[in-house]
Amino acid sequence: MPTVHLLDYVAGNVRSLVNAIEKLGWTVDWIKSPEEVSAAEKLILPGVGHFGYCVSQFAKAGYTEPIIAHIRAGKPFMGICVGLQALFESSEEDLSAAGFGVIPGRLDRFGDKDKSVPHIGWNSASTSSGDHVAGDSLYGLRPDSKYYYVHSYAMPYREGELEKDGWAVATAKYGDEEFVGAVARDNVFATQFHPEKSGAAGLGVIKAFLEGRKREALPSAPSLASAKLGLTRRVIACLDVRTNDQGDLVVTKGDQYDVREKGGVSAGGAVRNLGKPVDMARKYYEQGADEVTFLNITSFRNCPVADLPMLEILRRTSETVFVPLTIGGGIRDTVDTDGTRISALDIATLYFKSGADKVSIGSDAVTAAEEFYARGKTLAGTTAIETISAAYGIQAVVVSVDPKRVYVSSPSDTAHHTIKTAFLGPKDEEYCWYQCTTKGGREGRDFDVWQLVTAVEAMGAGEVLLNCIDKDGTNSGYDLELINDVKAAIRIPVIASSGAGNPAHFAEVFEKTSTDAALGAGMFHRGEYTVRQVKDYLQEQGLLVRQFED
Ligand code: 1PR
Repeated sequence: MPTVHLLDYVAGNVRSLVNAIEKLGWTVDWIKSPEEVSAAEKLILPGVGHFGYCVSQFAKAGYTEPIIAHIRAGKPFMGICVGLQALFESSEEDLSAAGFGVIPGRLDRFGDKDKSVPHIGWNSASTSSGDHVAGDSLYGLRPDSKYYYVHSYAMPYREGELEKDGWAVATAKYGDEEFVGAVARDNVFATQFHPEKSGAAGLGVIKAFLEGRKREALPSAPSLASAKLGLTRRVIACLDVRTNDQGDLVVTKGDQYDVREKGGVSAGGAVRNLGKPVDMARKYYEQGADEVTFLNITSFRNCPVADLPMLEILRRTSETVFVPLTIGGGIRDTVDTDGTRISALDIATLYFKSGADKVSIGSDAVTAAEEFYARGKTLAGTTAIETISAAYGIQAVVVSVDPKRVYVSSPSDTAHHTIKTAFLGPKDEEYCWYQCTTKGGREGRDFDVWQLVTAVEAMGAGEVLLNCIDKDGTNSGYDLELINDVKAAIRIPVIASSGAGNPAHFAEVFEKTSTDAALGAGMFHRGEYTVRQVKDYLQEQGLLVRQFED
């Protein structure tokens, strides 16, 4: 089998890239020291996280010069994400760190006045401009395909600037900012997006690089309409996983977090079994899910950390599912069954190495946020959110919120942040606040969602997964009031969750709130609708979605 070399320096999920390369029939050889770089024919530089951290790691380990020498020797080179950023001179993310300077220019942070940052989701990498739709492709990129991006800094695109030095550029647009999505010249090719997480379209790009196909005619001509630039509406399938009473690992689904058949555990109700996690994740990928989230809802109590069943689920899923995978449940400092202390960062590392792109933190985030307030809104530096985002980047840390409504007659009845609601309480109360809960909704805290989300944003969370216990499993649509309230509080992306019962609920949440993504569970698991039906419906409503590609 032909071989491609990968640099073994990276924190984060490289398993998916290896899986993608192997699926394409190639073998990965790891470069473990600077001396080995010269032996590489084709070199891929993956990268996640912080620009300054990555380039200083290269420099410290002695990789910078050998990588530049590889490029100068005219050997094929591909950079991914921070691997693209490193080719430029510098980045606003850390102005004290020098990039390789192979391409002139400085990366800037996206403006967050009118949009969420980081930029997370599926966007273009298009060589078309204006009314001209490119009929040929750069390394398999199609103007009508979408690719998965996750980053806060980007190289702004200024027409002609890179082209005058011979670079070919594919661009994407986020809000009104156009930036470099991919860039190529001679033997160098780099993508800001993650091709290994971009489904069939992304695998096609990796394949074109491996086979050295720089420019070729597109097999079918894209239309201008389908080549529309911009971030698509992100649709996520969520799988709540736990062991059932027979000890099997199953996908389950609760009604307002009760996952047992009618009557609950006291009435002898069994845990609902809706299928096998790996098979269902694959099914949703094939239906066009933009992401798959696993929530380990019982954290597999009393199980040695190294044997966490979720690790095996991730390993197997990442072999066939090439979209981002999030894993939640049990991400906290813990003591293993043999008495060893294990940090939340160690647990997250195990998950990333097994194929996760993001970890989702629930109960521990509430505790950490309460302590943040108790300290007078100062950072501890030691929480799970802070340590994981410092090591893997903020885009790798999701906070999962499990709020429920508490009704009050007037805002003065509580110290918490209230909203006026159109859905009155049991005693016709016109106001409510959203109470944070922990332990899967079992414990209510004297702490509101507004406090939580602003605290976790300050601590370094990159995204909020916003559930709602009142809505979970009801099929009655999302809690739009909650979502609008949280969106007004923070700049990081929000995933709307709980209550989706049909495709129109997805359209409604995208039209009536500025949510960045929408998640569904029960309606998919019960087979009432497929992800593809949701996306087709969104498209019919004029909302931009990623088309499924085989
Ligand atoms: O506290 O860090 O160990 O994380 C535990 C994680 O498990 C949290 O993310 C928490 O939300 C989740 N969880 C715990 N118990 C339950 C339960 O259902 N008993 N599930 C649970 C949460 C809610 C959603 C669901 C949406 C959409 N599941 O993720 O998928 O509400 O459902 P729908 O579309 O069917 O309405 P930690």
